[in-house]
Amino acid sequence: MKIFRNALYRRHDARLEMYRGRLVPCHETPARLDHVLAELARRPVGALRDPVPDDAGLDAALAAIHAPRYLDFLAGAWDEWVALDPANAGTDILPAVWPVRGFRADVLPESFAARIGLFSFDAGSPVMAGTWAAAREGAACARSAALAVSGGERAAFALTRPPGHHAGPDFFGGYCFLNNAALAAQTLRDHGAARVAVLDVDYHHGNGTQTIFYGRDDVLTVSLHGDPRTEYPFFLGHADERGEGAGLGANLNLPLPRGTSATTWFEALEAGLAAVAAHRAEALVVALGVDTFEGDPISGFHLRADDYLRLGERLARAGLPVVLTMEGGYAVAEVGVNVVNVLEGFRA
Ligand code: SP5
Ligand code: ZN
Repeated sequence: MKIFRNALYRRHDARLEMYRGRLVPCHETPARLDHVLAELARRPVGALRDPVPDDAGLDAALAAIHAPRYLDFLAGAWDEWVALDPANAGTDILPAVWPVRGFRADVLPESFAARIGLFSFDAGSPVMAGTWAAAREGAACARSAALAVSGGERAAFALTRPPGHHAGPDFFGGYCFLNNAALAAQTLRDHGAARVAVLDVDYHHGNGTQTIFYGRDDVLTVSLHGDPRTEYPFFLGHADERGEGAGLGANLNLPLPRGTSATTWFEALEAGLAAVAAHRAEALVVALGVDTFEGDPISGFHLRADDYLRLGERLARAGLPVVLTMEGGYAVAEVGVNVVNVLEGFRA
């Protein structure tokens, strides 16, 4: 297993997210990856490597899944924020106003407050000085992992944060800014795979990835997640979302109630993998969140550490070349064991 790690992961280290009317400490912290790296030092399932430096290639790949005006905004957001008022440098950026139904998104507002709202969907995903650098390097890891697999590697892992699967064509949210799983899928398509599948096993629906590929039949998107009737991101992830136009039938949502056991979860995984096989996917991207863990502070499934070994074994049995991207998981001290269990199970 080739592991491409984001050496800039500490640069995104935001302070507070909005939750129930209060600003609370961010759940998505650098310590999450510290624990994965520490566990990898104990159980070296693959050597750590840096992504291939290729700015032009990365920019082209990002432009294939994200809107130019979104990428431009995000790349310059921090500098713009500080230019508004030097005192802003001491505070992270959070949106507070959004264009809902009936508002216009075609006119790009001049106001920074309006643009940060236009390009986001929650107030839980602060942008700070290092957000762009960390997210971009993570995208480079996802692309390098996909290039390695396109070149014949059986599997590669993009070990990165911030995560990506909630980020859509032109919006951030859910702690995600650039969609690493979508970037990996697009890269696999661009380098020879006729059909690709993304299997999202994070606790939360992969709304960004679904939206990016919703009208396409070359990339199947499958997500197993907490039912959006009660679980974040609430406004997408229902079972009747099947894709549209050419993409009709190329999206599968498997929502499960809060409290779902490992037994039921693994049954849903079988349904997801059956869809991947029926799509005749030539390569698989796994959006790997471990917030399905029983001890996760913001989630509600009941997987245990051993279940992640089983997950890795089952993914390997699918028999496809695989790119894994690191998504959620907030039981910080257990994130390392759970993630490395998936990698070890895959290898076994
Ligand atoms: C990648 C990913 O897993 N994103 C998840 C984003 C969830 N954001 C909303 C979190 C709500 C926080 N709840 C705090 C509960 C404190 N006990
Ligand atoms: Zn999640």
